[in-house]
Amino acid sequence: MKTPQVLPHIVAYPTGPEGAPNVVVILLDDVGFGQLGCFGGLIKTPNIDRLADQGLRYNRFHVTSICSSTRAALLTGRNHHAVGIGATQETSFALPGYHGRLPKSAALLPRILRDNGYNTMAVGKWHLTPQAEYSSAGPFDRWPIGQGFERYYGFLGAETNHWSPELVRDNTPVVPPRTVAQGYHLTEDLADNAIAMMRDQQYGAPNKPFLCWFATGAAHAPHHVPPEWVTPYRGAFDDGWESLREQTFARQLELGVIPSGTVLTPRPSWVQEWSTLSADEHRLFARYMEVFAGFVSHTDAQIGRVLQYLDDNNLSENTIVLLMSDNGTSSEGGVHGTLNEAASWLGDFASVQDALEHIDEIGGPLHTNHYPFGWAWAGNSPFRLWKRYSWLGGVRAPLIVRWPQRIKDAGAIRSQFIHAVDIAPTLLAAIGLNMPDSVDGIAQQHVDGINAVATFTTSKSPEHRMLQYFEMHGSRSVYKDGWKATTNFVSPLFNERAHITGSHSYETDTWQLFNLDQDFSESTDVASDNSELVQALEDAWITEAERNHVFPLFDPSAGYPAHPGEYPLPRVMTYSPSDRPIAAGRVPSMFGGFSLHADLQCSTNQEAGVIAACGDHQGGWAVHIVGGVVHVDVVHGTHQCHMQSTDALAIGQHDIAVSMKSGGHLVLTVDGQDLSRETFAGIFFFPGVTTSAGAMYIGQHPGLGVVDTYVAPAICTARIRSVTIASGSGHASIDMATTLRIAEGSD
Ligand SMILES: [Ca+2]
Repeated sequence: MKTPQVLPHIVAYPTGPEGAPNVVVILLDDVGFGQLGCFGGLIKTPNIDRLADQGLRYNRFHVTSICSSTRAALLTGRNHHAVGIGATQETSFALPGYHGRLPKSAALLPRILRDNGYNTMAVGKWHLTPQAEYSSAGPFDRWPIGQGFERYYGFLGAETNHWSPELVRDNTPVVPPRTVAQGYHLTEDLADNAIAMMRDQQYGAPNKPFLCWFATGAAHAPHHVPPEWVTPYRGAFDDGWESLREQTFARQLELGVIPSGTVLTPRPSWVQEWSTLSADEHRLFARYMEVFAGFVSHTDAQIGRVLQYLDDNNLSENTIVLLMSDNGTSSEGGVHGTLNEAASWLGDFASVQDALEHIDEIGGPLHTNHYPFGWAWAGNSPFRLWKRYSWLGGVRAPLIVRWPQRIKDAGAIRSQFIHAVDIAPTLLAAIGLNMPDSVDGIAQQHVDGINAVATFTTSKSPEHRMLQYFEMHGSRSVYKDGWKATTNFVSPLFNERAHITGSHSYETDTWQLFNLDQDFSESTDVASDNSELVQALEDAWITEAERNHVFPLFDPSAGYPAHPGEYPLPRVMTYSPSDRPIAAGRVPSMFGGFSLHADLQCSTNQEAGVIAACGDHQGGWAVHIVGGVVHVDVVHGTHQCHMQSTDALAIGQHDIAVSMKSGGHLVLTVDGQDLSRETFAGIFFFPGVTTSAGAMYIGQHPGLGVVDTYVAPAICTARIRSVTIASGSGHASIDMATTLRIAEGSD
């Protein structure tokens, strides 16, 4: 037989420009403009300072003032409302600017780089997957792997417990490799994984460029850090927050990160004067800040390890390293700070006296602590306000860029007005690529970011961005031609209206005007002398807001419909024991009542272990057995509830039932007999609409545990045939205002 001639056939690989640099993005969480050492802060950050010495510091870099939204802007190069991430993932409304689903018309930076011959890896916080999509049913196209990253290790939500996090590797939930007793800390684990991913990639193809997205959970609450990192800060903040802010301001001037003539904005009425506080308050509040400082220094050390890997492997010269924070400091600890931030979302603040009893435990695994208002204010020196506001304290953040091969004036300051949306186009331009017009045949939407790569090589490059709107939770601002107009609107979140002066209504709020070219810190309102300019800026804001889908404005009482998930929650589910976490967000709703039935086979009268449990000792529930006796524990902040059976379960089969009716009335039933009744005074919000509550487990409970009457993993010795959970009658759900308050709290 005569066979046809076959010519060689080579399938092409995507390639990028010759000599393309690697890109490492280090994204810190809730770190303010004035907290890192190289930005004037008193917290020791030697590794980040070295990065700044070897690169550039930008002192007019802007973000959206909240986690999900800044991440969306950074990764898509589009304004956050324009890609549906007008607020956090936890509050997705069926509205164009707030649906929480990144559109395929805005391909992410990793996808673009992957298509151009890069390896792409992400480690750490994600916060761009709708919460209804966290389970192992996906859909997965909005998980990191679905958005262009080839490898991922981290947590999907807004925050997680740094001692015992909820983790995902690629598309699979996993448990941490060590327990807190074995010395585990999330940031260390994330650095280990970032280094391992880069090393593995280099072993595979040392000439292939890579993107490594390294987003720490730090320094978002809970502020968790090994105690040896806190000890060096003993007494460092005893002079109070005014002193910290003034010292920071002086260092900022000395370092040149703010221009001479900058005004330090004064202490607002809602930050208490340190000298008026009691000795107990001084002791407690200073301790919260010592822990935070240790947390940031510990984070810096882990970043140092990632940077050391680049140095040790001769990768630093042609790697662009960006380090930034996603928004200003967080005020979410309230006036007095909190030991349990999830409880404080519901208005459940422990008193100073109660917190003092636990002062030596702050930072450790027993609490999910957050510092008070005053330290947030000090950390944003010289600006006003903080995260979630469009004032500079919310939207101006530190940015460092290092690229030895291209950036030659190491240690210099850049002052061009840059926004998070500019980062992706700037990186692509630095590499020699453009934002694509089409991805997978889908036309790409308008790119809001503007390439600022010229600023890498000269401090004199002209301003590339003359207009930028800001909006978060109703706080509005616009920058145009050197001016910034900002409203005095205060949202109802976190009960801040009780403290912060300003308008509570879009009808009555007013715009203040600042000449940022002369007034670096947005300190001096010149609106009354420039009413026409104020009107022009408000008009410019409205035009931008309409174009980007900002309307309707945030209003928790408006009844905007929540965006549905792919499937509604099941009303009844039956589970069997497993070491696998079950996504708490897909368990039948327990708001407003539920029933839990466990079918057990006991082979002794001394069985032990967890039948079912969710969350941890800061907020969670567990049905478990101790010496044959059934225990039910529900914990939420200061609210606790305990029930137990009278006798040990005998050998044989048993039906264990726990039910809750509205009003928090809990009943424990064993083999049809009511054995215990209690009322839980808190809101039974598990499984949560928050992202800090842990997963549910059946037959064991790895992690921190709900109570200390069992020790993780507490594998149940009895044979569990099944556990069935059913939502209460009428499919009751928590009211929308409370849902929102909890959800917005978890940002
Ligand atoms: Ca943040």
